[in-house]
Amino acid sequence: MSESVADHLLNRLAGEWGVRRIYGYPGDGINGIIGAFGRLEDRIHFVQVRHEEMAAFMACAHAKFTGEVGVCLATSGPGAIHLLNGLYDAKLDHQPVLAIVGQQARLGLGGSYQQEVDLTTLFKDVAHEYVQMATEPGQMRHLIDRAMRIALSERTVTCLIVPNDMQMEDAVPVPPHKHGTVHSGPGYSRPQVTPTDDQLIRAAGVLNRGERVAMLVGAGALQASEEVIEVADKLGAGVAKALLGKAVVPDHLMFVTGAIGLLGTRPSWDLMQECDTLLMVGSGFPYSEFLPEEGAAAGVQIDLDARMLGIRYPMEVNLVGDSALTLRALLPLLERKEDRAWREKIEAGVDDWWKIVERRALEPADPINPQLVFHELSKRLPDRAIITSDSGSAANWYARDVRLRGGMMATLSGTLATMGAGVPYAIAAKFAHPDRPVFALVGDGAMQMNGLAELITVAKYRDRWPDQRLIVLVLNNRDLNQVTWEQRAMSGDPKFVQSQELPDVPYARWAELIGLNGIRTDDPAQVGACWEEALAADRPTVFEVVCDPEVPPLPPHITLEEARAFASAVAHGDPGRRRMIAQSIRQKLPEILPGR
Ligand SMILES: Cc1ncc(C[n+]2csc(CCOP(=O)(O)OP(=O)(O)O)c2C)c(N)n1
Ligand SMILES: [Mg+2]
Repeated sequence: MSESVADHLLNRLAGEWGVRRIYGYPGDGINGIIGAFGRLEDRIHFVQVRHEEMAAFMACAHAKFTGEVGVCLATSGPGAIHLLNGLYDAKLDHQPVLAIVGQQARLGLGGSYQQEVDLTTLFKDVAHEYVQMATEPGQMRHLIDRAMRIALSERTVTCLIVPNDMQMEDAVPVPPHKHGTVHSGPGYSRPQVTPTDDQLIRAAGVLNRGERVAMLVGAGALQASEEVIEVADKLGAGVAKALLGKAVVPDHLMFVTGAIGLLGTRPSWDLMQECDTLLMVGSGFPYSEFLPEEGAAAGVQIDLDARMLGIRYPMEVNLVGDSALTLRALLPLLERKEDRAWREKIEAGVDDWWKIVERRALEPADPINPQLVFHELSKRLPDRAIITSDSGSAANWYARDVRLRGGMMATLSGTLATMGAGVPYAIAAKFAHPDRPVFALVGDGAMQMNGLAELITVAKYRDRWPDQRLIVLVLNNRDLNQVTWEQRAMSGDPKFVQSQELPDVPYARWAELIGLNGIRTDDPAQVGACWEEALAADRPTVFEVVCDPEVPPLPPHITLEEARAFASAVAHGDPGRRRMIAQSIRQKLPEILPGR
């Protein structure tokens, strides 16, 4: 049988571009491509998910955990539309993802045909760097090559639309050698991008003049751990981490102040308030109120993407470059700060902070303080663990209570901050690194939104993973808690029960029903033992913890407006007001009375 267009598509992705796995969901818009998987199964693996959005999340997570292009596949119309949120997640976090979608037959296009959606327009924003519909078999080769190369070089989402009738036609792997044809080849190698010498000298001048240097690192610094540590040592700097940069430097280093922002730490806040120089590396951290006030610090920023430079703080020097290479090039130009007083102050603050974090975690709650769950996990994290967090209160405790060590990986939906990424990210982590333990930290809202269904994918594929440790922590607080607290602390509104309260669902029992391990506890004394049990299980586990929704995810610094809003929520009869006040006091006390 001769090669079809669909065979050619998969063969080229597998052979020339090294794609091993495509996350997707079938439909008649892609029947030709699904048929080709049957013929090429040993070369490229189709992973069947529960919903196309999950396929896009998994493609995004594949990119995050491997650096390769993540590929997802959906049918025309509804399937293609379902991909969008996951694709935006990838686009906003700058991940290379290729979406392949079907389309109605070419002859019917423009005829208001069933499931006919203008896909080029639909994907024009999310895949604006490259979205193309194939209309001729001879186009396929260069469409694939360009979609893959552009995804990699621009670190973004690209999209190929393939009409279903064309998928089954004979491939034209080499277009005719005549006018009007395109002759492409595969391959991409990352360039070494470093700033010019004079820019490096200017940046070093700013950093050398500073007496109190703060560093802020993000996802762009994930490959620059050693360099970040060396530069911080030389400059006597503290290092704060944007959420996506949590794995850049380990948390046992006392000059690492941890997370920054609403979910951040007190020492990160102090670092930014008191510094006179700011070095930002590979981060688009958006909340400028957590950075120094304009003019209070001299800034240097490093980013591979010039579009991300100078948009959060007016910098003295903006360096376009790879983080590791640029820091490496800066190092010989930097003078070691001999006065270590600033560094010692930061370290003392960090030391105090970890004690506060622990005391907050150990405060009693009704029934379980969610921080305790993360605190107990943190102590037990196995080497090379991979951690994903969902959006919700889990992200606070992930940011503050989980202490990462070298060799671990951790991520979440950083910029889109979408709910529902935790479980699919963890599944993609398991496919990419089947020998590593993976943890997904997820709220009950996100489980109800999609996590419960996607556990079926875990049950379906778990036999392929030599290490069975995939543990999904579910914070069962019967509340869309993060937003409940935002309503209280930002809008001054009491909890609106109709929108916020969630039905109680038996998550652990659901896991058992579908053949996974389920553990549930409402006893704080059992949390540690439950983690041990989950880690020793012979299959993936859902660990359901009944948590107190009244434990406040306190920001590192409470503004007068926030205090007023909180008081207004109480005054307007918040249904949780009595316990919410008691818990807020409990959580604030370890900071005010450190010796307690
Ligand atoms: C798709 C999507 N819808 C809504 C939101 C707004 N949002 C952010 S966190 C959150 C609550 C999450 O609730 P849950 O998963 O139960 O976690 P909790 O905060 O209760 O721990 C909501 C509604 C969002 N980020 N993404
Ligand atoms: Mg919840």
